[in-house]
Amino acid sequence: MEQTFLMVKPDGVQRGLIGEIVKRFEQKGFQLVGSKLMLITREQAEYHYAEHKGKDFFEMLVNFITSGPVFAMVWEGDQVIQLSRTMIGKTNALEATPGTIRGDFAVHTRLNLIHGSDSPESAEREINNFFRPEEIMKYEKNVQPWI
Ligand code: 3AN
Repeated sequence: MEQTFLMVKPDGVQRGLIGEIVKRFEQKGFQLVGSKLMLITREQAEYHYAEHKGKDFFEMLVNFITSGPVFAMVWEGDQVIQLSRTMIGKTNALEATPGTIRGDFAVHTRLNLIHGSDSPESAEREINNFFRPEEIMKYEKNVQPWI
């Protein structure tokens, strides 16, 4: 079963949107298999955003993501990587459509509430960056055949 790494960023935590965001993924039919409120280190942040190293907003990005607690999560489900990206919405605030998390709650491209892995490779890398194997739960949920 596919897994992805999702993270409510400091702006989402401060705005009290953890519950709203978790609710959406639960209602979609995905399974939460790991979660924690945490302060991330500069090293973790730089590794997480390595693809943006050298860009003019890199420093700002690292400062922001380490500025307060984030809510880190691992979610499991069929096609969860791509489907959660669709539920999150576009990076650019002007393109994030209503109905998506960013489209409904975010105004800024930088303060865009949530991160979601964009491929199986980044999902694996990001899960390992933030979670130890024993923090990921294996449990039976009341799995309905129609989900
Ligand atoms: P996404 O989070 O939608 O996968 P990425 O990975 O391209 O987007 O960018 C990571 C983060 O970098 C974004 N969530 C956003 O906070 C920030 N970011 C991306 N592009 C810009 C930009 N042009 N200006 C400022 N911040 C940006």
